Amino acid sequence: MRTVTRLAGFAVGLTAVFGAAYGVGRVVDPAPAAESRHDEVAAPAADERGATADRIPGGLLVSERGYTLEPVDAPAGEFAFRIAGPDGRPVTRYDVAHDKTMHLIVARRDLSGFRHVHPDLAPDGTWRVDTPLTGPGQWRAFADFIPTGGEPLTLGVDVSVPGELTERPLPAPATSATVDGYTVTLTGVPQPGRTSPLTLTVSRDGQPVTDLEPYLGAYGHLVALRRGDLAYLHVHPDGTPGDGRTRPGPAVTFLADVPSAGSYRLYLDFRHGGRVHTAEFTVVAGDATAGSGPTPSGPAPTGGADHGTPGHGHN
Ligand SMILES: [Cu+2]
Repeated sequence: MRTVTRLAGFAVGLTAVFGAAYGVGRVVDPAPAAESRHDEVAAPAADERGATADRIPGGLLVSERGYTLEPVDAPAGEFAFRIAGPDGRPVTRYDVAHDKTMHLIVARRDLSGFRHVHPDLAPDGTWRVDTPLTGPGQWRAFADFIPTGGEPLTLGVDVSVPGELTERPLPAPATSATVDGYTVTLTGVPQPGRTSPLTLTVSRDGQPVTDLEPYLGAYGHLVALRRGDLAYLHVHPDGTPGDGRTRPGPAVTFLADVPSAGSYRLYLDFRHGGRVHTAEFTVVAGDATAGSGPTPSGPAPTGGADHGTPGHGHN
């Protein structure tokens, strides 16, 4: 009896956390008017999120709310898929979100090889793109879209690319990354169960980059994938170009709500010099001691009395 009660309570707690994480992308989404579909769904107040907390993070399901992601045979060098709608037929009408009607994100199961591309839609509902699957391995492909008349959705499917695979260990947590000659630093540690600001600051040759170019309606695009199951979080920037307060660098702030503690890989897309660059970071959510972010509000560590004691854990 006691066990049953405790398990039930645990399940409810999980649901609430997942639900909050799911909702935050839209609650804090500063999408411009052109993305009105996004905004309409963005409305629920914080209080309502708990009440509607019946969803898990995006990208874990291949089929959800009647929509199914279906890979399609494609010529070598191409990746193709369809979204089957509730009536079983390919969806051909989509709303624009973040400047595009379809965002295709891929990563290997070991969290390497991230790509974020934008396929073209054929009249029959088939999406095609030069394949972003850049090498052998087990890949996860995420389709992030809004079917016209429906809600935002991210479906995920496993795709296998044959060949000799070398599993790569997840890089250690770090607050600095380099890509294409840029250095990007990360401030902030995501904390489960609440909205956490993450600020990414871009510099080049030691100089702050203050002329970031808008990309997908923002000065940066941040995707987070959870280690272990590749739960997908699309994290939105706090502010948009032209809103009168958001500057084109060097800092871009995002509001993240992660569904659990644990390791995540962050992928920041930003545009500068006419090209899109992707900086990657490993972060440990819920780790109050990592990074240089805001001090968590919980009690301070008590000095680790149970660590470093001679003989601890032995004898
Ligand atoms: Cu995209």
